[in-house]
Amino acid sequence: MSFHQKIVRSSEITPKAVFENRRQLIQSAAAGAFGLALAPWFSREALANGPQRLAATPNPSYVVGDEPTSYKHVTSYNNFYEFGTDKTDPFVYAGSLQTKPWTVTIEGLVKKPVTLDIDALLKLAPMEERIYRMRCVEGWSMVIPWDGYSLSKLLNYVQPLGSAKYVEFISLADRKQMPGLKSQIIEWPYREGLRLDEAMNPLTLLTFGLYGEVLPKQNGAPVRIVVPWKYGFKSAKSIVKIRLTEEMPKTSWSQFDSREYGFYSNVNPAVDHPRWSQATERRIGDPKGVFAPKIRTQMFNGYADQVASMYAGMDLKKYY
Ligand SMILES: Nc1nc2c(c(=O)[nH]1)N[C@H]1C(S)=C(S)[C@@H](COP(=O)(O)O)O[C@H]1N2
Ligand SMILES: [Mo]
Repeated sequence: MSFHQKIVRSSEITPKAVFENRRQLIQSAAAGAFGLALAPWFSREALANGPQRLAATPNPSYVVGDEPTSYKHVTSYNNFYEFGTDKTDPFVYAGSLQTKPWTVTIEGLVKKPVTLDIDALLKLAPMEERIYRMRCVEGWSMVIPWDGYSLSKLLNYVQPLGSAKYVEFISLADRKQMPGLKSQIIEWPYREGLRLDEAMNPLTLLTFGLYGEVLPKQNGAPVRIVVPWKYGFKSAKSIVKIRLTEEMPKTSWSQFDSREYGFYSNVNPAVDHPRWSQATERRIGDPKGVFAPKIRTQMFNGYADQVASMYAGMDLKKYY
């Protein structure tokens, strides 16, 4: 059985009782409406370490018709191999991630290389909330309200040189905080990349939160990339370094298997993964579970109007 198939099968079960109605509880807590029904995990976890609100203005240009996936599913069904390969591992184990202090270094082919503290990075541009469709290469999808600002704001701040053609994203790799690093599934640190024009596209979001709260650790706190027209693995979590380069960067997944995980990895129902179809997807959180009707995957995950022109004339079967 393939690595990814194994992951998909072993993780169909999401923890149920764990965080039923978490969001409502948080909201009623905020409203001062505590009741006796408060779940034990809530007082232990949520009250001790957050979640913290993150003020973000909804951006009406980025909404989708689909119902957002519940907070519970968004934060308990995750891929974050630094904390294990089961879908519930990040929720269970990411507590050991130290998100403060945190700095991000932007280096390489830029006029003003800089290391920014997370608080400075948060203030670099106004925070927006955008509801994005997200599609994992494994065949499942979610709809997530993300909070952040266009990565272009940061890139313009450091001023890319004319020679810069690509942007590389590097996640934290610390064995003390990340138990998953013990297994050599992929080469650590987790590395991803985009072409400079893709990174500058307004859709590409430097992301600090979801559902109006600081990112939970399992979702890539304190800062990650979100690229909604590409398969989920392009959206690197918990990043510490952004490097502008002339050469196409080597990414962790294309080094794992370049035939299965290309550099572009645009969502494309017409280009199958070598071992499975990409024509349909399963929406996480559908009450019908595995019996829910399959959703047809859209070209560029439904973002063709905003991104297709960047690939005009390219053979997307070759540049997958
Ligand atoms: N550092 C890091 N980033 C990562 C991953 C990972 O394992 N490590 N998994 C990727 C994959 S395969 C997906 S589908 C998304 C999942 O993001 P989510 O858990 O917030 O939905 O994160 C991506 N970013
Ligand atoms: Mo993924």
